[in-house]
Amino acid sequence: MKDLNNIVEQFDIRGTVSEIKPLGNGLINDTYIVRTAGDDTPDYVLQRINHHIFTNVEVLQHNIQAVTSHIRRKLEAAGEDDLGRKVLEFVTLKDGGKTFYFDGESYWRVMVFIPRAKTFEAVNPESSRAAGKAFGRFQAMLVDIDEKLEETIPDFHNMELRLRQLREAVAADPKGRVKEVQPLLDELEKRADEMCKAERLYREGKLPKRICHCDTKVNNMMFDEDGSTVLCVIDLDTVMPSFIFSDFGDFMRTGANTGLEDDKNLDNVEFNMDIFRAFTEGYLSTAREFLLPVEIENLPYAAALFPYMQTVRFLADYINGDTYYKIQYPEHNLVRSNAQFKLLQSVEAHTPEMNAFIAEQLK
Ligand code: GN1
Ligand code: MG
Repeated sequence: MKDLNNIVEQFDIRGTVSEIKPLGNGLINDTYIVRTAGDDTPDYVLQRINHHIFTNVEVLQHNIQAVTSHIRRKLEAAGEDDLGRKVLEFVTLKDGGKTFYFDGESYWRVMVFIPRAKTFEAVNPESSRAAGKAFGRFQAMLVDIDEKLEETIPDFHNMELRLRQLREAVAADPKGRVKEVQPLLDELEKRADEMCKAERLYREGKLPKRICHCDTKVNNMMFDEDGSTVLCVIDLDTVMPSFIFSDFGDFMRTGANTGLEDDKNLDNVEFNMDIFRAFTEGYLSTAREFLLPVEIENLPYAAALFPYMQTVRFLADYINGDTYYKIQYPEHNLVRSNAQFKLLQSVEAHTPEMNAFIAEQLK
């Protein structure tokens, strides 16, 4: 803890630190809550940035700064109050204007903790509708951002690249794990062409990239205490140009899964159509004005693409010997892969129903 105190001290925070302890369960960065003594100073969130994954921290923080200031201006222009709970605020160093600190080994950043708000690991239709609205609005606010946002992880949601990485892992097979997962690999290969549809539409000039959040897991948004409204979208590391499918699809993958992302009991894992309908309605209410028909028509494809992509990513990491995602036990990435694949199968079973629902929305 002493080290963390030292790190926090580099930042221009208010008040005296009383406690620092781990927060949340992200798979990439390490996150801590920093409590300050007394009620008149804010609490903070300290994060160690995983710079093996986000290799250019300068660009990363620049993007986040551009996004949060743009959103802040939009909210101000709309006459909204309580901005401290509606957009993230990063703290600069005491020594200079940077929003990150390098201690010789790791990169750190500090943001103001959002008070009287909470995150959920699971959602109901009401909170999904609120989440849909929030992500639609998030994309809508960023439609006219002037600053060019670089891809913090190039080709992050490019399905063709993710399949190439899986195939490279299979060819190298460093841990001898391929044999055991061959049936799953076969299932993934069967769907490979179909799942790369977005990249083809993009090359044909039919599908645009827009600024998206690209990590719309349900636990990446802060809800008001009663869970009925979303105050703020968090975890902005991957905000970058992408297909809107990224944000729609990753919410579906996490929010509409009746089980856990890493459920060992595959019977728990099903795609919940009530969540799909509620989120879609919320999302279209705020995003419809800028979406093209090809984007709306392909929302059911997005619902399949993300469990598929996540199966590919978890499985590649398993084959590679677990070098990317934090794991809690040796088979964790395999368990995750199987759970995501089961979710994909359930999505596939619901596709006609989803298509019918979307056709209704387009009328
Ligand atoms: C990672 O860090 P976290 O848990 O918010 C990952 C996402 C995956 C997700 C799977 C930069 O997000 O892309 O969908 O795990 N983020 C990165 O749970 O790879
Ligand atoms: Mg997160």
